[in-house]
Amino acid sequence: MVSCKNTGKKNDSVQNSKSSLENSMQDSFPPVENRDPVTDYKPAFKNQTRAPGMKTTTDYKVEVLTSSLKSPWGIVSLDEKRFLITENKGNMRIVSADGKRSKPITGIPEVNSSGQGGLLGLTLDNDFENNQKVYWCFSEATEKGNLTAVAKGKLNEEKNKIEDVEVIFRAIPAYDGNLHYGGRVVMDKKGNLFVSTGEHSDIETRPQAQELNSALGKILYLTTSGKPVKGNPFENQENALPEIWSYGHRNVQGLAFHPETGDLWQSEFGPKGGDELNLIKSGKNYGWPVIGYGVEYSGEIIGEGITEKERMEQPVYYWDPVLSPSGITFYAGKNIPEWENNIFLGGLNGNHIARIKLENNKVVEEERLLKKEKQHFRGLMQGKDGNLYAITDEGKLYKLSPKK
Ligand SMILES: [Ca+2]
Repeated sequence: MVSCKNTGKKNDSVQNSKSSLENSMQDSFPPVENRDPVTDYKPAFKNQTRAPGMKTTTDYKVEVLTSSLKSPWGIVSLDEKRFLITENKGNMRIVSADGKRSKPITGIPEVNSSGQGGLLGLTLDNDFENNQKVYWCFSEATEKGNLTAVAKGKLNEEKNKIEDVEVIFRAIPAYDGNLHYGGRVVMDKKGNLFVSTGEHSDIETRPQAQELNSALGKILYLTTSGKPVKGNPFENQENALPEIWSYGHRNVQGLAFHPETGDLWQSEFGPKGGDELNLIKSGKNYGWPVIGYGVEYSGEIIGEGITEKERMEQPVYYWDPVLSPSGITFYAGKNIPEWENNIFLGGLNGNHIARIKLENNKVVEEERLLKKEKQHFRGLMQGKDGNLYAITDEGKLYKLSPKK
């Protein structure tokens, strides 16, 4: 089938002169990135960056359901008609499919929304229909400084209050800074939680991404009580936090499970020229700040200026220049079949949604969506109705669905 995409606008980032017919024959386009890279680093393998471009051929529409959200950060589907959304300053709200916003849901503990902090990611319990449990991340101000915390509570029947709230985990040490909190939480099929943190950005705290006695710069694997899951990789190691699942991370704002393999994937803010997509495995070291593809924003090299090292994982993909990847989601819906098992990343400074096609855990093609909207895409989710939804720092909720 030959058709043109979305709102009739052409994708400005894909420079091509191919006809729709050729497009439908699934030729690849040139890489979507055509600016000069900011570093001289070379990828470790083919298509680790600047993979061939692609273009969605399904005729889909882009709707803005509301523009009135206040710096939304996380979004989940309550059902086919309603979403639960976190707003950075500390509110949760219900937004209906017709764009109506509820009043703020009460009962949420105070957040410290200075800098990059605030009310962050959220997820529903697998058994939400029966237990109404919600889990969320937020930045908390303590006497010793700020930290990423995880809380749980029960959404009441009227859906206007979170009850029985309990902070189940605090990522120590607290630090007097307000950057790089991480802040996503997802629940796996076993009913446990993966939580991402950041290393608080400063030169002083950055090395803690490599230190196993610190929860900074980590992905943690927790029970719903905030305890380490039995079998965690460092549970028997002296001077290591038993909650740690993986380490060597800078600032992780995207977590999602592959719909078929169940693998955990992650997006990570790198330094200048070094944003990453990673496949997360138990006990592995993802390298920060020892290896990476970026440089300091001043242009200075980081550490020894190396991109590879033994016992440190390579990113599956990296972006240079960066897109600033926040929320991610896999598409497992049936509405747009060519998107099946693709990963979508919300780009903040990139002002687009990156669509990535994977084969055998490697990137084969990349597309940029909604570039002309000029938004900072913060959160992404496939709704229970099989459509793709995105929230932006500017306060918009987008819906992408097939025209037919
Ligand atoms: Ca890395």
